[in-house]
Amino acid sequence: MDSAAVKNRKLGDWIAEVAAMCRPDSVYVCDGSKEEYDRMIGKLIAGGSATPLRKRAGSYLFRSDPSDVARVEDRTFLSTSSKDAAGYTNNWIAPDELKTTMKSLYEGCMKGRTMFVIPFSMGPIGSPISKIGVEISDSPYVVVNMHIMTRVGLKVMELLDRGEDFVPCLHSVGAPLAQGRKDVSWPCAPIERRYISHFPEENLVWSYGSGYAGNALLGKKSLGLRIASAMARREGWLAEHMLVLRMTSPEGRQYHIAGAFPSACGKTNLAMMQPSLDGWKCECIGDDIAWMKIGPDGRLHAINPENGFFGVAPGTSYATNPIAMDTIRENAIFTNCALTDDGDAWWEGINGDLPAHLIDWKGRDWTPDSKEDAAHPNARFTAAAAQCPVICKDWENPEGVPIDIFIFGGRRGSVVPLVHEAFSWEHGVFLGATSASETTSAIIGAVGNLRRDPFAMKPFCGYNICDYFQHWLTMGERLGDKAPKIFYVNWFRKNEDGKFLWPGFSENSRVLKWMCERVDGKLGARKSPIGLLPLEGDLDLSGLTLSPPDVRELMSVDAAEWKAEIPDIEAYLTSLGSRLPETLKSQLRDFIERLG
Ligand code: GTP
Ligand code: SPV
Ligand code: MN
Repeated sequence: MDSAAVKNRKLGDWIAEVAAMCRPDSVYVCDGSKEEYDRMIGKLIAGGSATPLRKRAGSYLFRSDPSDVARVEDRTFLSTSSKDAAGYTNNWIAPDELKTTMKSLYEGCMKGRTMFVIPFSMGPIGSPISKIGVEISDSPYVVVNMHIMTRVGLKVMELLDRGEDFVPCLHSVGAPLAQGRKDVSWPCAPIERRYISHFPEENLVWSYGSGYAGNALLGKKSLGLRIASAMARREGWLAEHMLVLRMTSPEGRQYHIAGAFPSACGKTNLAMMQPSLDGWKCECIGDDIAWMKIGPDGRLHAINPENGFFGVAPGTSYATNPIAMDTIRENAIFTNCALTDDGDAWWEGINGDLPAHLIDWKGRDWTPDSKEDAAHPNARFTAAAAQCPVICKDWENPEGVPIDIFIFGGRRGSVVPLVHEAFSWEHGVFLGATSASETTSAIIGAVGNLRRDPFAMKPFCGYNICDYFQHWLTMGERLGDKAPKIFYVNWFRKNEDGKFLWPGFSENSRVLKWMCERVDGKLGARKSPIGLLPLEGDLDLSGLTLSPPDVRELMSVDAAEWKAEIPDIEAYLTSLGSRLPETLKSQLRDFIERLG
């Protein structure tokens, strides 16, 4: 589509302004059609960026630049007029300064390239809970991924034509092409020139220099969480880094569960989990983001604003996540996976025989003797949610689904037991606020470092985290006795030999079942300093071959270990500044008292 046909004034002006600044060779407005997707893929193949996978219909492999493999949190900015509004968990630069810096980078940055205008909807098109975004990008890889991850197309353009507002999301890979020069297969800028910037006061996103993941697919973390969380606070709802699933008991009672775990800590896996327990059923609603509003019934209703999954490939197999494996059988995009000799994607943990030869994610020959992994640990698949065999029939219901249970959690090799329940909403907010997890390869930087990641939102909260905690407390007051129950899980506790104590994956259904039965008031619980624990025998472990000492270790709460965490929790909460809600300070005092 020609940009001259755009009727929305704000959009037309913005396209002209960006084109004048970035100076692309041409401007193209996307219509979201299959033809457009195929045409774009065709060009990506011709240019050497995409490899068609002979073994997987309609599927393609991309290899990124080795420097551009994950979100760059150090280069992600939240730009508000006062530093205090961004708080201490965000990198802050004043809007004027940041815009000046970025404008000089954007100047002429699309030379030699096409500027794509991608109109997209987060949430079902036209639903009152949905938001429209328009991403301008010079990356055709971004276009094809946005086609899958969001709802792109003419229907969105019709809404815009009728004057609907949108969130402008500007993206450039930051690699202008000199005339006549051949392009590289993954253009991007050096890390120190990358900026993933958010201006929540004016609902604006500016991203420069990276072509990968949340840095570049701006509907996801940028609009879907950072901008949306700031809107949600202003408007009285929640935008969270959460999976959403429906669990149905053998008696047919439905429970809706929303879970916040940090990046690469198990959301996609839990979202698609199929219970190992007879008679229980799980369906997927979303795997990464939940937008939740209080409905006319006074309950919190969640929608998944995304249209697809951008999932971690390594570790995904028919043993761990068969539903994901079926979801990506065709029409999928793979990034930074390895390539098999017969033309399929491969990654560590996919199971089956180890191939004798592969092309690794850097395009080099790989054999089992190779020292490095064949796939990057943050290799990803992109696939439409509609392809998921257990997608819930209500996943696009504009009313959302009523949430019964919130789960927080993280990756902790020690200290934190398999499951505990918050004493109250306030205590649940304390658990969310103080949750900690070992870092993963979803972020550029060191892996395995323990860090506080409140509500799994540290990298995604679009305002001061103290105000975010207060917002959760306020939402709890509004919800009253209709508030979901809050639990905390850790699938990742290890024994002395470094092996996971808990089998995880489909066996996590046992923990969810306990939660459901707690919600129904069918089971009691045991008080501990950190929260309520399952009574002996209440957690259904039937058919599992766990040794009694392992079960004890898995469920154990060692007061000395928790006491040792207190200085860090105290220092962390103090580091968040003076706006920390009193309720959390008193929760900390109560916790210290309970530890004795
Ligand atoms: P993002 O997409 O980065 O937000 O990650 P995510 O939270 O969706 O994590 P995902 O489900 O993709 O899991 C990340 C890694 O953890 C994968 O390698 C999984 O195989 C592994 N994993 C997920 N669930 C479990 C579990 O229950 N037990 C164990 N041991 N590993 C798990
Ligand atoms: C995450 O890092 O939490 C992801 C992947 O879900 S990204 O698209 O990079 O945000
Ligand atoms: Mn995520």
